[in-house]
Amino acid sequence: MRKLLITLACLVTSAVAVTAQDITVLDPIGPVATVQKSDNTVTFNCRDNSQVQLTILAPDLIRVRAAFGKQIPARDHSWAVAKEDWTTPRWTVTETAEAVTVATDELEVVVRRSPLLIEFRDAHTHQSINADERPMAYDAKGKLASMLFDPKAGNFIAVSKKLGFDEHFYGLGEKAARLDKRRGFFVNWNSDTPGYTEGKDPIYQTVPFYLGLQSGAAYGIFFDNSYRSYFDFGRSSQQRAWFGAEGGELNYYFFYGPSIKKILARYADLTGHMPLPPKWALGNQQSRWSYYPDSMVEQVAREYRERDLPLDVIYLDIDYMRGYRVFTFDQQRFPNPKALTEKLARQGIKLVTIVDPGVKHDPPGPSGEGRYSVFEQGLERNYFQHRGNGALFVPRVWPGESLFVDYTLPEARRWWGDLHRVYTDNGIAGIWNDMNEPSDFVDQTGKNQLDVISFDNGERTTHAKNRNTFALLMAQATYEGLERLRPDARPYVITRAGYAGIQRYATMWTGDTNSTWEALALNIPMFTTLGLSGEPFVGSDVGGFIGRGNGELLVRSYQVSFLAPFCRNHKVIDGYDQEPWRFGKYYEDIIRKYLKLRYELLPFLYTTLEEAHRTGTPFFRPLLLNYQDDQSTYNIDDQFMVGSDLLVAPIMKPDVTRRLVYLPRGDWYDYWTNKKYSGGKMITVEAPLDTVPLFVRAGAMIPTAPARNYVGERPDDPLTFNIYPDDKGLANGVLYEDDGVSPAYKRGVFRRTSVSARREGSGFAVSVDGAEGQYNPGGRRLNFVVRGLRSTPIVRVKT
Ligand code: MIG
Repeated sequence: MRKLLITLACLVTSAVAVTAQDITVLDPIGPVATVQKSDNTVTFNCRDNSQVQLTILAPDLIRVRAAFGKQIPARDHSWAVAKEDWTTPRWTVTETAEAVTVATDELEVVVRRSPLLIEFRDAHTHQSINADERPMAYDAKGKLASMLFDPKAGNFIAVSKKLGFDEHFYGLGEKAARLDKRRGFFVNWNSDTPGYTEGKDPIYQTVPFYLGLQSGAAYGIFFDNSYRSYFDFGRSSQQRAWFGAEGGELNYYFFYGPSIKKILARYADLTGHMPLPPKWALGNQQSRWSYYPDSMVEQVAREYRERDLPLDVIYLDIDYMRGYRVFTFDQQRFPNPKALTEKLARQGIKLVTIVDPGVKHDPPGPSGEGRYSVFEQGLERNYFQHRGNGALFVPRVWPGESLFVDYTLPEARRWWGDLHRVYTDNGIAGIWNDMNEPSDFVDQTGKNQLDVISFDNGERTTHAKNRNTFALLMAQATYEGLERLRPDARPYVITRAGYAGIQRYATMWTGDTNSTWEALALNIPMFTTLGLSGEPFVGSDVGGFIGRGNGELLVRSYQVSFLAPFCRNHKVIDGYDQEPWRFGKYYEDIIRKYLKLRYELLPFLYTTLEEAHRTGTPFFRPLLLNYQDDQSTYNIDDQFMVGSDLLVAPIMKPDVTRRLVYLPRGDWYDYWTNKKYSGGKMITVEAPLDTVPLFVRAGAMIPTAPARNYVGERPDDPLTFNIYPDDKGLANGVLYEDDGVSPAYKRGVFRRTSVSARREGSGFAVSVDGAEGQYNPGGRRLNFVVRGLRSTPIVRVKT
């Protein structure tokens, strides 16, 4: 009976997931027969003709490839990887009868010959970091075929790792889940999931990269496989964490820390650093589905200015188009988009338009009227996707019957990018890519697309491989198009779906959330998780997208998002209006206070964003990233940090006006009162609706500037360095500046200024240390203010 129940349970769940038990039926890779060594690679030839390759890319980065029952193919291509040329570090290989050990200065990889098991150890302590629980395996006989989403995709492959007794897991991109993924099970298959709630999986994006953390030491694994993939962090077995995919190559990168920041830096090197967006992307943004006609857009701008609310960007959602035809403007609603963007520009407001992947299937009428050149060109040049039988693939999206571009074709990407001229010519500042999972109203699961073929470098692969990378390539086409069209401006692209590497081309937001407290509570774990997955520029519709919000929820939502990289209020078409003033003056006044504070903090926020660009350390951080040795931080996902210095503990429940806040070691200043607390403990703080608990790390120096209506309205003058001395009377800060709009920063046209302060007698001496870079910020006054100590003079400023 029990067995029957289990079988039944399996039958019920089998269609959705392969479990830990299932992977034990897979065929293990054979034992090692011979070993070959080349310049940076060790190849293991197995007795079953399988092959395994370890490639040494850096002392802390090893690539593992395996082919089952065959040689590793010569073809080696990834849409995610940005850096292929690595300078091989020094390494050695040692063979014994039992094992082959590959060692770098930081890692030891021990490959046991029979059975073939891989273990990663710390080169100094020889302690195990991560080890195979069973040999890598594949589904030679199709045993799992009935459980797969697309049995035709190929062979199921899986890697099984020993689950640490106290191992924590982070990352995996966009998941509607808590910060620590231990005991979780996740599927990657980009999906349009409006109104998702915690536990909904998969949602829009796929980033098959995770971090394991145990005893304070972290490693990372990037399973670069775009097929539908599975990650089990001990959900269905106490023994193992495993990952696998429904096809494709067994191909993963192993990163060793032990610091998470170091892993994220390597991951950014491998998959690409986020370029700096224009500085105005850090400004406040306003959207709804949909503002039209043009006069309503002007009214929104006017309201913002009249109400003294800062604003940088307004979005045009799908109704700006002529019948949802991308690359067109509706002539009634937006007769003169150029005049509109010019009018807005005079108020410092930029316009961003949505561009969906669906191109309306729109043959001209009998007398050739209403021609839609995007459709005609795409068809003529054969850029649209086809099914295996040669028929055009015709999904249904907003325009009705539509076509999708095969973005794996380089010439199609170029064409798509160039089409954006209609936007840049009209002064549109950035592009918003939606529906790019790709969403299809005919069938949201993707089943209806399984036989769709993509060119894929001549390999002609199916949807199983190309779904998860569709948005990445569309974003690439968009980004590169904007670069060509406006070489002097940094592209601004925001996307809903993506794959690892998406940070090279687009910022992101977390899609169609609900206007609920539960959805608000997901903001912090989702933003921090995305940051730990190589995507630093993240945010969520402020106030929530679907459903009716209220003033309290909107205020609390701003108290999270005013310090997120992306701060945009957005609302569904039939939702109650949600601009900051919609619930009355009381709430509007509080929202104004937070928006102004965001603009005051912009010098600090921009400095933090540049750090994310350069180092891969995210802007919006979980506490554990800054305090990796403090286990009390490992599960905190109702607080966050901005950079190293600001700690925020928002209220994410209704009718609540006080909460517990964990302060890590060191001293902390309450931002509002300058009251000093010592950390390493939990404190209780009051948080009436107009107050978000906000703390500054003692030892920090936070650069601020006067609030503005929009970024760049006036120069940052004066620039104030707010000094928060630590218990030794010291503080340090950095200020990053550049022109905010052009790509010149990539050529060294920036200025990084380091500032330090130390107590001297009854006052403080400040020194502005030699600035780095060639950018000239012009003359401006520098102010230094010591916080938390009444009437403390600055005795000396050395520049
Ligand atoms: O099927 O363009 O996530 O932000 O307002 C809905 C209309 C399509 C989903 C996006 C949302 C946007 C909406 N879009």
